[in-house]
Parts: sequence; structure tokens; C-alpha cells
Amino acid sequence: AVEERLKSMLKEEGFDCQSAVTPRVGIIMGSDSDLPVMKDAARILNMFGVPYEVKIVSAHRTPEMMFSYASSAHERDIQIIIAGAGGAAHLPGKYGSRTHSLACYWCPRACFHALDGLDSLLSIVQMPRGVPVATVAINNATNAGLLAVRMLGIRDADLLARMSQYQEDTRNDVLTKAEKLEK
Ligand code: RP5
Repeated sequence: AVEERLKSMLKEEGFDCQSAVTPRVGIIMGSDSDLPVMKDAARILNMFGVPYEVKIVSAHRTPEMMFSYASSAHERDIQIIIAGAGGAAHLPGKYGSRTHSLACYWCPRACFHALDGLDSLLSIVQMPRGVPVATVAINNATNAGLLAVRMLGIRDADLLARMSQYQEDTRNDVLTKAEKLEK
């Protein structure tokens, strides 16, 4: 159901969402209320043609499911996990402690009713030595998606070339806007 919701969200924005038979990236989140933020990671992976899956696994509400997902992901050839949650956000930390072979990226989410995401950010940036989880900015799942693409690009020349083109496009976009302002 979460994959369907994501598909229709991305479709509304004009993106085609392909479901992956063999995902390389797992996008996980604590609640379906995280989807509006986490869909940006999916949008980037879609754009770069990286197969991914999307799951709701809560560190607090479904801890068993979270541990079994964490233990099985690398056996299914998933290489990168992008985790997102808000509030007392324990999902990425717990996940990072349960895997040794995957890169884990963390997107803190602002729950607008309290502390604006600072709570969630602080709950993860002080991970103990030995359990690495890389954190991107609050509500910036786009960057988590881009980090995943760069990581996979280390061994995928096509992907790396697409990333280089993406950066060129963002550069040109800024230059065009700057030019327009000067006119
Ligand atoms: C976290 O609590 C979730 O990841 C979400 O960001 C937040 C609120 O969840 P809901 O109450 O909206 O389901 O575990």
C-alpha cells in the first residue's frame, strides 16, 4: 500500500515510478506520515534509474519487523538504506547497529507539532563510535537519494556519468536564473 501511495504522489509530480524486482536501495520510514518527505529520495532514485523499495518499519511500533528487515536486507543485495523518521527517531541508529555491510543514510524529519525536526536531528547525530550513520539535513531526502547514487556510482560508470550531468544541469539552472535577474 505504501508503494502505491508513493507511486501516485510521484505521478502527481509527473514522475513514472517503476517497481523494482531486485532493489539496490531500501527507503524505510517510521510512519506513512513520513512519506511526503521521504518521497524525494524515491524521486531522485527514479530519475537516475536506481531500483529501490519502500517500507514502513517503525523502531518503536514494530521493533521485530525492523530487526528482521535489517538482518535480511544485505542477503537480498540491498546495498544502501535510506531511513527517515521524526521525533524520537531511533530507526536509523538501531538499523545501523544491526547491519555491517550496508551504507546507512539518515533523513531527519520535522514533525511540525514539536521542535521542528531538531529533536529528530539530535537523536541521531551523536551515534556512538563504531556504529556509523551518515545524516543529511532536516527534511532533505533529496540529498539522501543523491548520496546513495554517488555511492553506487563508485562501481557504476554509467551512474557516475549521469551524476556528472545532474550537477552540470543544476549549475546551468543557477546560471540561467542569474542571467534572468540581470536583464
Ligand atoms: C516517528 O514518529 C515516525 O517516523 C514519524 O516521523 C513520527 C510520527 O509518526 P505518526 O504519529 O505520524 O505515525 O516514529
